[in-house]
This record gives sequence, structure tokens and C-alpha cells, in this order.
Amino acid sequence: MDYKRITVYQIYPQSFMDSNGDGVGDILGIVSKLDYLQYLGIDAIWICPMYKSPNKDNGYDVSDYYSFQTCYGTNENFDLLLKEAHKRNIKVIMDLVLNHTSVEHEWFLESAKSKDNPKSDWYIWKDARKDGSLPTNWGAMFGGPAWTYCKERNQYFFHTFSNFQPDLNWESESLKKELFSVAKYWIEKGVDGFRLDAINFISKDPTWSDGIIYPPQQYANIYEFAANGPKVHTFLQEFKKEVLDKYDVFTVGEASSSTIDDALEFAKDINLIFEFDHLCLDNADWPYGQKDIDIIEMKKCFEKWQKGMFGKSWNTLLWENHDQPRVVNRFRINPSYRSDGAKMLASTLYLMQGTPFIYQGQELGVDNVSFNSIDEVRDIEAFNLYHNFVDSGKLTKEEMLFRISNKSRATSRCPMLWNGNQNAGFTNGRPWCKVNENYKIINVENQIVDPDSTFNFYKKIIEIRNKYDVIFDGDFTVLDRENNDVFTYSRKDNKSEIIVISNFRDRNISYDFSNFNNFKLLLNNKKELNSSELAPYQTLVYFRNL
Ligand code: TEU
Repeated sequence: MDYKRITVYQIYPQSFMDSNGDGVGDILGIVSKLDYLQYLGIDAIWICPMYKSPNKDNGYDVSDYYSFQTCYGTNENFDLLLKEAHKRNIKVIMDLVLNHTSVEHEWFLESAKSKDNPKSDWYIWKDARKDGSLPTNWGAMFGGPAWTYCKERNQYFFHTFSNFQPDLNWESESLKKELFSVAKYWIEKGVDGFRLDAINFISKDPTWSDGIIYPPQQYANIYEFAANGPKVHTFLQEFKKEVLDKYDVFTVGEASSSTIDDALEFAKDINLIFEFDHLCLDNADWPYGQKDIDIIEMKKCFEKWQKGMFGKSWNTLLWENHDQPRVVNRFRINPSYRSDGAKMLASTLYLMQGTPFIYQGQELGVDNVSFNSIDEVRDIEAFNLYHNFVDSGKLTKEEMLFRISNKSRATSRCPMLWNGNQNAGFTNGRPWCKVNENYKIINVENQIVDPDSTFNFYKKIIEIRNKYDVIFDGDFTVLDRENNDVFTYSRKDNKSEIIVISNFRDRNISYDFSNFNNFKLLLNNKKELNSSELAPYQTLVYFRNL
């Protein structure tokens, strides 16, 4: 599949569209919105996990890889989705969680029974140390230690994420075989590819040694020991040989904290990776602290990835996903200019080299949801951190809720805003998660008919990407490295050049346009065009043939 030429739209199924009034999005809901997605111009949808799951981590804790949670529908509904999507030339990418399962998965229940059952080594088990302490001092991603005790085996099982998500042991041959069968099953059913969840965590540090603990953390950072471990590429090569090479499928692996060198290695195994360098630029104190993004730093970050991958591999272009807050909040876009800011961010990123990923609602410029009580927060990570910090008196309830609303992943997982009716048209029932209070202003129905909407700007960006080859193959040069307000870059191949100019500020900024006299203006997010300054959040795209 020509994964370099597609635009992918990410669907968070719980929150996309509810067809049966139970308050949770479902497969038939997705089917009912395929025309909308086709109109936007995307080529593929990636759907977050819908497999059977106790939902401790909203579906990323799978208890059966071969069927769906009842709330999403049946395997027949999914067949219909495949058929209807393919009819519209939309590919379907499934989320595949191969690093861990749920504790309720039958494999785990078996493995936990005894040390000599056939699945005993399908998970990672270790004894306590001689002094009775945990096997290592590593912390789990969602709080607490990375080890949980199991009475039946009198041993600890290892988990990178929560204690509901035991890690699978890729060292086990029989386990690997089973995982490969899962992938084959879905490919043969007709899916076009996979987003491989947390795939850089499948090989752990074989020394199982302790790490340094940096207060206020209580445990050592798990990334050091579980991310990009020594056998990750060996395992993925096997996956490629046994499964991926046999079919025409597309794979994008989630590989947080990867370097360029890591990315180039992953490129030998799978098509693309997600890395999150540019989405860490506003990180401040833990948990969920936020600082202003330094635009010069941001340019350096993009330059590193654009140049580092050029001619060797291929980038993913993303501002948002279900683990990230909304991008308009990340950049602290002034709400009076929300739509201008959202458009400016779109052209800044999506005219770079790579495969674009758009997260549901991003095409409308949707902003974060504000939570007033922890009962409204539907995420294990935010929930655990809230209790850790509030119960111990380290942060007030208000401060913690502000942080969660501002920077946690819970804030972007709320229902899609379809119209100005009750629950934003997402459900006739009681929505599983709070609906964004802005839904009467920001919604699909309003934006689709407004030629100046964020939606229609995204549509244009996709059209431009498909039309101008230089966006596909041109090199990347930052033209104003020292400017902390405006980001100007060029994309150039031997036939043409595109210039993207973006003002990141909510005020006019003087700008010298003299170099662009013989260019044609392709895109402007404002009605005005001043010859010596950029309007607040103005973005301009110029083109010329060489
Ligand atoms: O996320 C794994 C993961 O590493 C992210 O939390 C990552 O650290 C973050 O996005 C970087 O900013 C995946 C899923 O996307 C997430 O929703 C799951 O909770 C997690 O795996 C466990 O399956």
C-alpha cells in the first residue's frame, strides 16, 4: 500500500458516533459517518481498540482479540464497516495491542495458574528478591510499581502500564505464534493494516536491574528498561517475515521516546512510527504541568525529524491523538481567534513531509473539555494521578482538575461534536463521557456549510497535499530559525517550491514578503493580506514553479 500518499483519520470509537442510544459510540455509528469522512478527503481510518475488554484502560486492555465489546457491535457489523469503507476507497486500520493484554484474558488466567501450565511463560513472571522486595524498582506508566503479586504462583507479574495490563512475553515462541495468528485473522477478514500499540515496549532490559529514582517519583523510570529494548527489532523482523510480508498491509507503530536512529531501525521492520518529540515541548512539572512552547525549539525539533528522515524513511505528521490534549490548547491559542489558530497549526504541520494523521474533532478545531469533578474523568492514568496527588495533599482538587483538563489524555476523549442539538448529536442516550461545552458553536453541521470554517480549511489542505508533488518529495528548509513568533519553511524539489508562513502569535507581526514576489498564493486563513505584516495567527502558503 502506498502509505506515503494517504491521509489517516483517527477514530476514538467510544466517542465518535452512537447508533443505538446506549451513550457509547459504536461500529454502526462509524458506518453512518463514512460519507462525512469521505467528504473531508481522508484515505484511511485508524480505529482505537474495540476488542472485548473490561475497559480499565478504555479498550487497551484486551480480553479477547477475536471479538468486539458488546457496546460496539458484532463481527457482522464490522464486516459491514469494511465493505462500506472500501466502497468509498477508505482503508481500515485496526489498533493492535500486542505488548500486553487484560488480566481477564484467558491466556493470563491460564498463565497465572501455575508455573508448569502450557502458557506459564506467556507473561513475564519473577520471584521476589531474597529480602522480599519487588524484582526491580521500576515504576508502571500509570502509577505504582511495575510488578504485581500473584498468589497462585507466589510470583510477581510485570506490567509496563497498569496492574490490569500484564505484559506479554515475546521471548515465548508459542505466544509469538499466537499473536501472529491474531494479526493474520484480521488481515484475512479484510483490514488494511495496523496501528501497533506501544510496540517499542515488547523487549525488556534482560538484566532486570534497578534504576535511579528521581523524587517526587517513587520508582525508577520504566522507559529506560522497557522501551526500545535489545530484541525489539528481532521480534518485529519475525512478525514481518511471518505475517506482514505475506500481505499488502500498512503498519504504523507507536514508539514513544524514539530517536532518529531508532526510527531508521524501525523502518526496516514496519512502515511508520509515531514519535512524540514535538508533543513534549510544552511539558513542565509532573503531573500534567504545562509551559509555553518555544517556537525556536519547535522549529529545531521539526527540522531534526524532517531532515533526519529525508530520503531514508518517512515521518508521521500528528498534532493530536487519544493520548494528547487538543492542539489549540497546547499552543494556548487565544480563544477569540480559535479557528484562525487551528488553521494555522494545520498548514504548519501538514505541509511537511510525512503521512498526516488527524484525530477526530481536530478538523473542527475542537478544544479541551474542562472537568469539574474527578467523577467526570474517564481515564485510568488521570484517575490514579489525581488520587496520588490529592489524597496525599500534594495538590488541591482544583489544581489537579485544572491540570487534567489542560494536559491529560482524558480531555480529548470526549464525544465528537456533530451538531448543536442535545449531546452534540453524538447520542440520544446519556453520553459515557462529558460533552464539550462549546458544541453549539463548534460542530460539524455549522462548519461543513461555512466556506471559511476550520473543517473546510482541513479539506483544502488535504486537496493541496494530493495535488502538489513537492509536498510529497520536496526537501525541507527552515527560513527563519531565529524568529520566535513566525515559522517559515520551504519545501523544494527540482520542479517547484512551496513556502509556508505561520504567525504563532495573537497579534500582528511585521514580516518581509519581498522574497515571495514571484510566488502564487495558494492558501490564506484570513481575508486580508497585508504587504508588511502578518495578522494574528495568519498562515500563508505560496507556490512557484522552478
Ligand atoms: O500508549 C502508550 C504510550 O507509551 C503513551 O502513553 C505514550 O507514553 C504517550 O502517548 C506519549 O506522549 C498506548 C495507547 O496509546 C494508550 O492509550 C494506552 O493506554 C497504552 O498504550 C497502553 O495500552
